[in-house]
This record gives sequence, C-alpha cells and structure tokens, in this order.
Amino acid sequence: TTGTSVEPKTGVAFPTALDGGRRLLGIGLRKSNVLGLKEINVYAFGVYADDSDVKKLSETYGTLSVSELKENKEFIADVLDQDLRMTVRLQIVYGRLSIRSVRSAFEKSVGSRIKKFSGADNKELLQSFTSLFKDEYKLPRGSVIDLSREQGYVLQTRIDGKDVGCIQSRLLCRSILDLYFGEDPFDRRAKEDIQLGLASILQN
Ligand code: DAO
Ligand code: DAO
Repeated sequence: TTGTSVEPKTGVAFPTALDGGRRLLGIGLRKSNVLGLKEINVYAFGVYADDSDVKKLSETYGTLSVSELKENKEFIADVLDQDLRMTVRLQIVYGRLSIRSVRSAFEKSVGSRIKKFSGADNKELLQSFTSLFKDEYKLPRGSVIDLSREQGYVLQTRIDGKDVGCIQSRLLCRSILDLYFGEDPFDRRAKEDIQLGLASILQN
C-alpha cells in the first residue's frame, strides 16, 4: 500500500511510491536567499528510485553492509552516474516564482555541476533544457515538477503530470541528481536519508 511522507517545515506530502513502482528514498527542502537578505523556501522535493535498477549495483557492492554502503563514495557516485531509473519530484512552495528566476537559478545550480563534471560550460546543453521552459508556463504554489532519468539517460520533465520534453544526456541527468545527493546538496538531511534508502535497497 502507498502512504505519504510529509516534509515537516512546509507540510508538503509525497507519496511513498510513484506509478511504475519507484520508491521514495528521502525528502527535503530547497531554499534560496533573496538578495542575501531573506531566506525563502522555494520547493520541497522527494527523490525516488526504481528498486530493480538500483539492485543492479549489487554485483559491485552487494557484500557491503548498510552502514558501510552509507559511507561509500563510489556507491553514491555510481548511483548518480549510472543508467538507473530515478525521479526527483519538486513541489513548489514559493508562490511568486517566475520562469525567469527558474531559468537563472537553473543556470547557476545545474550549470555549476555541468562544469564540475565535464570541465566545460556546455552552454548548448543548458540551453537545450532551459528552452523547454516556455515563458507562458506558470508555476504557482502547489505545482508539481517531475524530473526523471529514464532508461538510456533520457531526462524527462513533467509539470503537473504533463510532458514538457525529453533530453538525452548522461551529463545533464547526473548534474541534476547531484543537486539532491551529490557532494554539496541542497539539504544534507535529505541526502543522508537518500543514502540510507539506497543502501537498504541493496541489502534487501
Ligand atoms: O523571485 O525574488 C525571487 C526569488 C526567487 C528565487 C528563485 C529560486 C529558484 C529555484 C529554482 C526553482 C525550480 C523549480
Ligand atoms: O533548484 O536550482 C534548482 C534547479 C532545479 C531544477 C529545476 C527544473 C525546473 C524545470 C521546470 C521548468 C518549468 C517551466
């Protein structure tokens, strides 16, 4: 049976599993500083993974215990980089988000990861994604954005269940997931839960 898990600071609820069976690993909060003055909660997020895909890593890591896996950097790096189906669900909390601010935040956050992993700016890759953000889209409080890595490193984006586009890029998939459970994540507590969740899948 599917329950929900609630992000405590915002009250936003996430289903513990998505259609197709992806399981919730952890939830957290993306904040932002407006002009360095006021901190706002921008969105709550939940990270989901397909169990059977994560289990493919058991050949490499299956002999490790949950606590060893939790600390294992190669394991997390493989989950970030391998062709495993995952979804990050964002639920907008901030009520005055403009597409322009989404675009510029994205260029900063995802752009810095693309540069970190590839050593280059890859402006075309960034633009191929931000060009999906049409100016007429609205993201009012409560909007749900699903960013999914589908088989073959296809990044699929849905807004309120509606497909807005797919981009095939291993680098882009990894760069987006890195925001949530990479080296410098938006929410450290969430990353710990995600690591524990991933480790538990392997030990089941
Ligand atoms: O509009 O004044 C403002 C501040 C907005 C902060 C924007 C942060 C955007 C984060 C990306 C949201 C992705 C859905
Ligand atoms: O939080 O800095 C961040 C980046 C989050 C990824 C944002 C993707 C937003 C895609 C939806 C755009 C819809 C117009």
